Parts: sequence; C-alpha cells; structure tokens
Amino acid sequence: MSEQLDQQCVNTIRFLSVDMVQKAQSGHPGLPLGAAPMAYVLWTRWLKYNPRNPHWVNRDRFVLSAGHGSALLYSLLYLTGYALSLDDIQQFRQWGSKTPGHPERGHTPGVEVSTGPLGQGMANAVGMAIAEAQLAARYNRAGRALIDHYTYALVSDGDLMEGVAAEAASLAGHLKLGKLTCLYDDNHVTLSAGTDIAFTEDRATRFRAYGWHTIQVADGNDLAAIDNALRQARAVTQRPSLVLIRTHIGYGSPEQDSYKAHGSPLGVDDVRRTKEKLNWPTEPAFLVPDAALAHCREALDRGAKSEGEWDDQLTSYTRAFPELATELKSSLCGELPAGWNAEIPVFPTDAKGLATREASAKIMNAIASKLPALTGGSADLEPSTKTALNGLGDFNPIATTGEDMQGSEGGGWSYAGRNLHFGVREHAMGAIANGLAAHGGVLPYGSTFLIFSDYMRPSIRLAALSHLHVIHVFTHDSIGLGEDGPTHQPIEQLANLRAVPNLTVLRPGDANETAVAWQIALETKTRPVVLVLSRQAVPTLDRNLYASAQGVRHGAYVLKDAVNGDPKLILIASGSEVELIVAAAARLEVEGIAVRCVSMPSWELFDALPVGDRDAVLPPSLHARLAVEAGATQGWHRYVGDAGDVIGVDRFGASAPGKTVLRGFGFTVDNVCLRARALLP
Ligand SMILES: Cc1ncc(C[n+]2csc(CCOP(=O)(O)OP(=O)(O)O)c2C)c(N)n1
Repeated sequence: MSEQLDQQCVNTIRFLSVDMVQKAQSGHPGLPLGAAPMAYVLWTRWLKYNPRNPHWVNRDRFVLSAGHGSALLYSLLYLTGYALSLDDIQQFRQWGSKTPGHPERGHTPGVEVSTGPLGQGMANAVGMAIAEAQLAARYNRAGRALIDHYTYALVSDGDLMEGVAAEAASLAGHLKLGKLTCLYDDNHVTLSAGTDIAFTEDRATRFRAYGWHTIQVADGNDLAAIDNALRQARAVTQRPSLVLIRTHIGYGSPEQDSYKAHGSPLGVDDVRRTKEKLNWPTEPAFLVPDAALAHCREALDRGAKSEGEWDDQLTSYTRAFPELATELKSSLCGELPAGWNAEIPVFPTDAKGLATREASAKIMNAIASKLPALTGGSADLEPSTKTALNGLGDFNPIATTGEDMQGSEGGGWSYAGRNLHFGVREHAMGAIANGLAAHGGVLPYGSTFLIFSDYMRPSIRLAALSHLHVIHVFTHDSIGLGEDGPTHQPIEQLANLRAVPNLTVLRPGDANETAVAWQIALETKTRPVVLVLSRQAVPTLDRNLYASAQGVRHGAYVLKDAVNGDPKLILIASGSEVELIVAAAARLEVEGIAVRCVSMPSWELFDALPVGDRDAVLPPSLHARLAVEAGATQGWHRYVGDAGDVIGVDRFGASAPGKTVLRGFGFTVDNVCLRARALLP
C-alpha cells in the first residue's frame, strides 16, 4: 500500500475528529491527532472485525480506554463501514445522536464498552481477555479453534495512572494473558499539565515487573514501527503486551505537546493552521477522500470473509461436537438452559437457620453444574463470602490436574477453571467483571464484603449504565457482622447502591428468599444485580405459616398479615431484620394489635410494580408503619411516610460480638415493639 494513501487515511481520521470537535464546540482533539497512526495500523492491518456484524462472537475486541478520545473511535467506525453515517459524525455530542461525548456501549454500533472514567476500559479489556481464554480452553478442540481472538486497548497516561488499571494489569501479568495488547498513547501530557509534574515512573519497567512484555515505539507517526510492534506483540503468547508509543498530543496543531490541546476545540484559526501544516485541504470540513474511504472500507470484505470462514468452522464444529456447540451457543446468547434451576434446594423450616451467605453457597453450587456460563470469584474473601464453585476448577495459567495449591476449589488449575481469583483487587474485580459480561459467553459474578463495595462503585455504576449482566455477592452486610468493628460494618452502602439507576439490589431475609434472589439475579439480563447477604445465621421461616418466598419477585410482599385481616400497623424489614419484625408482630398480636409483616428485599423490584400492586402491600390509608433495617435510614421514609418511623443505623458501628452490637443499636424485639406501639393513635 502506498505511503501516500496511508498518510491520507491517517489524516482523514485526524481531521474528521478535529472537525467533529470543532463543530460541536466541545471535545478532545489532542488524542486523535496524536494517536491516529496507531489506530489506523491496528484497524486496517491487525484487528479482526466485521463492521456489518458488530456482535460477531469471534471478533477481536477493541477498547478505547481513554474514552475522551471518542472522536477517534467514531471516525474509525464510520470509515471502516459500521452503521454510522457522516451525518452521525457531524452530530457529535448532540442530543440523541449516535456519537455521544464518551463511547457508550449499546448506543453506537461497534462500541464494546462505555469508557471515560479512566482506567476502567483497560481493566475491562483484561476481563475480555480472561473470557476469551476461558471459553477457548473450555470449548476449542484439536484443530478447531472456535474461540480465538485478540483483545486490544488504547490506553493513555490517565489510564496508566489510575489504580484500577494497575490492579488489573497486575492480575493480567499473573494470568499470562498473551492475547491482550495495550497500545499506550505515550504523549507526556494530560488534562492539566505535562506528565513531568505527577507521573514520572518508568512505565515499561513497571509493566515488566507485572509480567508483561513491553515494546517501545520511538515515533508514533512511524507506521512500519507500529506494525512491527504489533507483530511482536502477537508473537509473545505467554505475556500480555504493552506497546509504548511515543506520540505528540495535538500533533500538527499550534498547541502540539501542550495540555491546551487535550480537551478544547482548536478554534477556527488553529484548525486551519493544523490542516495547512499537515498538508490537508482547509475546506471543506469533514473531508473524506474517496481513496481513503475505499481503503478503510476494505474492512467490509475482510470482515465478511473472516466471519464467513468462522461460520463454516462453527458448522463443522457443531457436527463434530453437537452437545458442546449447543452449550456454547446457549451461553453466547445469554440463555438459561432448560432445567438450570431444577436442583435449587428448598430449605426446611429451621428456627436456628443459616446465614444467607451459607444458603447462597448451596444455591450457587446447585446451579453451577447446570449453568455452564456461570463463572466468578472473590477478591480474596472466598472462605468468608462462600462463593466457590466446588470442583469446577481454578482459572490459572498453570495447567495441573492436582489440587496442590492453597485455596484451590478443586477440579484442577487451568484456563478452563470457572473459579476466578481476583486477589485483593476489588476495584479491578468490578471492572474485569464488566469486561467478562461485555465479552459474552460467560455470566460473571464477583464477591466481597458489602463494605468494600465502596471500592467497586465506579465499575458497578458503569455496569448499570451499560446494561451489563454482572452479579455481585456482597456479604457481611451489617453491623451484625460483629467484632471486625466500624471499619468493616456497612452503614450507608445499601443506600449508596440503591441510588444507582438500573441496578437491582436484593437483601433476602432467609435461605428460601436467597434462592429466589439468586434466580432473579440470573434471569435479569439487562442490568447488574447485587445480592446482599448476612454473615450471621437467620431463621428459615416456615412457609406454611408465612407467604411463599416467591414474593421476593415483587420486591416487597406480605409475609404474614394481621390475624383478623385488618391490620392497623405495618412492620417492614429486609434481610436479617425480617426475623425481628416477625417476632415483634407475634408479640403485638398477643397484645391485640393487628400487624402486617412485610418483607422488602428489593426497593427496585417493588418500585417497578404497578401502583395498585404496591398499594396492596402498603395500603395508602395505613399510616402506622415501621421499617427496620440495619443500615442508614436514608430513603426509608419513602415507604413509611411522614407518619412512620425507621429503626436503622445513622452512625458508625462498634466492635463487639454481633448480637451485642445489634442489641446496642436497638435491633431487639423489645425495641421494635416499643417503637411500633408509639405509632398507634
Ligand atoms: C477517573 C477519571 N478522572 C478524571 C478524568 C478527567 N480526565 C479526562 S482526560 C484526563 C487526563 C488526560 O490525560 P491523558 O490520559 O494522558 O489523555 P490525553 O491528554 O493524552 O488525551 C482527565 C484527568 C476522567 N475522565 N476519569
């Protein structure tokens, strides 16, 4: 290919991006100007994709981790033939356009993940590479590499500075994810300054210490050198690669190498000067030379051919391994196979009961063998969160059939293992889980203590925003966890999580509610779900005396109504506090007070009910309402009303045995009765 055409294509990418930002009067021209050459080489020579089918399973994944450079990605998508028009390009950052300020998954064809919060995208890419490695190990057969693709991320200084990316890179190095390559836009400049004021460590050495393979490209405009580096990256199969490419932010513009080129339109005059400097016609804006478009659009034929060949492979694979193929296809579609929930236990009535985390362990293991997509793990808390899939293998590059390592879940060590070990890396766990879900074919869960969900909030938020099906299992859900004290006792975390749009939070009250909560979590395909579970035992209710746990599906349900059917008071609780209101109701009934008990494991599911169904649980005429939950009271007045009351925790906890702490904070049957009586006229 002639150098001239290459250069024309690179400049087309550059100036489409610059013109987008200029027209919108908003955006980031600096990154596209500097990084266009690496993007061009990757997208025209290495990346395997079919613009006509952005969902093709075996495509290479590309993550623009530095999401502020979205104009670059949109230019690439348009030029290579995705369903994005020049008009869409010109509507950059406008209301309702396909080209929003930062890339949004599910909104623009070809955008793999929503990026912008720096560091997240790079960690998502690690998740995608894990998904690829696991699916390949589980489903590929000799001579039939059905799952076989690479994962690329374009990362910036900001990405490499963020802790989440460091956590993920550390894990990726340990896991030897050789099919992951990050192209680092090493331009020495960030939003507010040169990197010399805050970011001076030797990045290559740092990544080598993580176990990565690093390659330096001295000149980010040298297409042959970039091409060569990507070739080297492919050749190293046992380590992820970081290609450090020295670029210049705002290349060619008067503000080149200055932070001023990072995030503001160049302005009419500087756009002209930049075009002149790079020998580009100053008019018209959004110029796309025919030859450049034709060359970039060769991706369409290339992609159709690649996907066509893969389809043939899938056909012959299906013939050779019909059962495996059915299983894989079902996982890729996000289906729950027939009978997936057939073995979920029904827990017998038990006054002593069990912790909902214990119930969860039994439920997960009853499901896992029938739901091959389920994969996940914890941030080094498995013995406490109880989220191991027993005997289903540990995801690790060391291939052994033994269980000779500490912490092994059984079933051997290999990429086929379904137990992921995130290490003490909650932030990366959240972002990696998002990458796993975005990849598809796996249904990921992550687990830690509820208190440490704070470390994961950014990725939980992104999962919700991106409609990713990720399940989080957060245990040790209240001051009831006891001795670990206030640093470990969640207070405001439930309120925090409930504040996230498009997130379902479930705090089941006993073992059978936990079983239903897990089913809801798995059936909910378009949003993340958080399961909030207790450390301490809670009684398993007698469902002959209390309503079916299927009521969890409504978010809140009448567990037991007043004996005379005409309640004068409603007690509402979630999770471990359900046992308290049940006991209090029994006592109040003896006193002649007609009480309705409502179990409310999920605000979101309840809020989604038609108003009539909600009113049937919480009749508007009944004002005497008391909510009991061992967490911040914030938000509960929505359900108890101005005339109601809440027993909650609005200060930090205390270190003592769990029962003592709960008692000290008023979580006793006596106190519930006392506060309840006070609500009656
Ligand atoms: C977590 C997070 N913090 C802050 C920002 C705001 N922000 C956007 S880009 C940027 C830094 C830009 O530097 P770099 O990553 O080197 O990108 P470049 O300037 O080279 O385009 C910052 C701080 C962000 N997007 N995400």
